[in-house]
Amino acid sequence: MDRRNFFRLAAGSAIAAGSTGYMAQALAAGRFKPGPQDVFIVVDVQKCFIPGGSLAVEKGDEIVPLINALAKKFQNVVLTQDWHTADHVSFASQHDGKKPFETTQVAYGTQVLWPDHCVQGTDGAAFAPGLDIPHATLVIRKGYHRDVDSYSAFVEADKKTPTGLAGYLRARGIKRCYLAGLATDFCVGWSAMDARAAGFKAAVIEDASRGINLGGTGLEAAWKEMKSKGVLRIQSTDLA
Ligand code: VGL
Ligand code: ZN
Repeated sequence: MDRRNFFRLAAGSAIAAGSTGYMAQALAAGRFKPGPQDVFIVVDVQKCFIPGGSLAVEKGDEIVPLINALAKKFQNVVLTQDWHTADHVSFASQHDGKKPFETTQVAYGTQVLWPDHCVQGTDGAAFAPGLDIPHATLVIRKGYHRDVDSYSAFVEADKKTPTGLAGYLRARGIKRCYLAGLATDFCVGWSAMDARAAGFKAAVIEDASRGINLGGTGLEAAWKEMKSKGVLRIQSTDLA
């Protein structure tokens, strides 16, 4: 499915991906024990996305202690930062007559327009207070091309420009990506689906993430599409 359909109900896809294996797996606590071939990708835990920030995700600050604790289980941790130019195409402020959360057409398709957020080098783009993962080995920044957004940590919204993350992970022998952070239905979800497209296994840790839930239905639609792409929906207690 085209990623522009991300917010539509992925009719039928849940059935395709749903199997007894998936459900049975979902019942076994502590079933994932991270090792050398696993990476924890902590997505966009930045000041802009927590309460008080310019694009605050509800309860986004709550996940910080859990993410710190989960990171201790992984020898491989990558952090991402949304990292926009001040005049970024995804900002409603750059489009006459447009307001945040409306959409517009850009070169690569439909773009949701946001309040100005995560401008390179500003305080809002910094990591959220309390995020404490000193053993993270890579910080990958994305969304730094003025005319192209990048929810995904792997591929920009033009669907062709790579960030380099897949190459880094492959070079380091990583096979499985565990993702958490902000926001479940945007940068976490798109990154997880692109991890699958790049040939990795992918799981999103639901309770260590928070969603924007655009239009009141965006979050469930995102989970459906993730499932259709083979992304596992897990909880922090699933990790040993
Ligand atoms: C994000 C909207 C705009 C995210 C980033 O991190 O999920 N959402 N830019
Ligand atoms: Zn952004």
